[in-house]
Amino acid sequence: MGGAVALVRVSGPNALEIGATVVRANLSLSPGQVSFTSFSNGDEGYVFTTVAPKTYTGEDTVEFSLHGSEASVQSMIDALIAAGARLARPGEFTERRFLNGKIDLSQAEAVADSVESETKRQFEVASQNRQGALSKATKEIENSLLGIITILEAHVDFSEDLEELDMDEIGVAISTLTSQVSNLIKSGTSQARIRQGVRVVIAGRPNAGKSSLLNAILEKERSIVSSHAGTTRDYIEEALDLSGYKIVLYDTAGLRDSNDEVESFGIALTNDLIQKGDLIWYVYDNTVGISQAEIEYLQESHKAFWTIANKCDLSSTDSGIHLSAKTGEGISELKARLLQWIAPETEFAQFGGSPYVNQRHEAILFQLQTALFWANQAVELGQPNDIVLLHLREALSEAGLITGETTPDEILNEIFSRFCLGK
Ligand SMILES: Nc1nc2c(ncn2[C@@H]2O[C@H](COP(=O)(O)OP(=O)(O)OP(=O)(O)O)[C@@H](O)[C@H]2O)c(=O)[nH]1
Ligand SMILES: [Mg+2]
Repeated sequence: MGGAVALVRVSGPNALEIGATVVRANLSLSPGQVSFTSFSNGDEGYVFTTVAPKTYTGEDTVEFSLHGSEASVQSMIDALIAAGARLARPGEFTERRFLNGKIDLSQAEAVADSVESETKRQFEVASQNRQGALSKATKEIENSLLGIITILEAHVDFSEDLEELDMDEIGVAISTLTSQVSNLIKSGTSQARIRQGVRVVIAGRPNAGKSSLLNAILEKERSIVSSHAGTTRDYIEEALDLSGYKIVLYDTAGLRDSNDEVESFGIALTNDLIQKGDLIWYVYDNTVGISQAEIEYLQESHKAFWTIANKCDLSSTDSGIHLSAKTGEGISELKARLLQWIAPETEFAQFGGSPYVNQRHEAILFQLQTALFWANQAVELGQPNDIVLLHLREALSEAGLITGETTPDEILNEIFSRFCLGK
């Protein structure tokens, strides 16, 4: 709603019948029809009909394109409800698509992610899973698991007739599978970082020029800059689109020992942000330098960090990352370096087809890895095949949570309820 054109969609076995009640009287709706028509609410536009199973939901569907005014859309919806339709729940069209077996759960989740994408890269990453990249990776894991399970089951059931099983080989197969899962977690979460946006936390001593750097990157006066040390007290969060990548920058309160209550609180927030960030830009005033204690503080955070020498217009240097937030010198190099960090050249090349792993998938994959660990442990301890099988079946059922095969209804409902209306 609110756009020039709105789309109203009816899906289900009675869709054509119901749709026929709101179009021109002498227009009979047949499968695959596109007609320009007047509507019973006084508007006019196109009507499209498609029939099961080759539709978005997998059911008969009628779509109306009409003027995007709230009044037209609402009266159309009222007329359809009067004819027997009901309002769709958020995500219900995609839910039906999933329930009708057109897509799996990871693809359905990616539909919501596609809709929510703000930048080009976010959309591309969402599209990978929508097109089935994670489904495919999960299927490969499931197939390998099934392969091992089948061999073991055969030996449990008819052990007398078969040659003795080489348990070393089973152990190797489980280990290979474990690294396959680790790789999926690693590459999938780095793709996810692109989806969620990369969080860059600008930290450093008071007066180092953190707020000036934020403004220089954003090319606007977003954060207050002053020669008074301790200017920024609360943190400032600002998102930007850097060559299609979503970046969230945080300007923080300068780090120092402070007796001021508000400032101390700001510093505690900075420490929290450092923990939540993907990358720390530690800015220091090049006329002052950086101390060993500051480096140690950064190392102890266990986060990726870059030290950035600022105010190089006052005292120049050629080593490390150096810039002047005031003159803008070195800013474009810093942006280029950030892009390189997010997506190294090689990753650009492999971009097509790599799945991303959201938090839900990641938690499942960790469980799957744990089950594989216990299966491997059972093999190594020479425990009965039944025990190995128990853990492998557990791993298989975990994999099914990604594709939705074994996902309980409450979780499905929760996932679809996060969708926007009409999708
Ligand atoms: N010459 C010069 N001055 C700079 C540069 N960057 C910042 N400044 C000055 O340094 C002072 C502090 O800058 P801010 O950006 O407010 O520093 P900050 O790190 O945000 O400081 P707090 O918010 O107090 O922690 C201001 O007077 C800026 O104009 C620079 O590259 N060159
Ligand atoms: Mg500041």
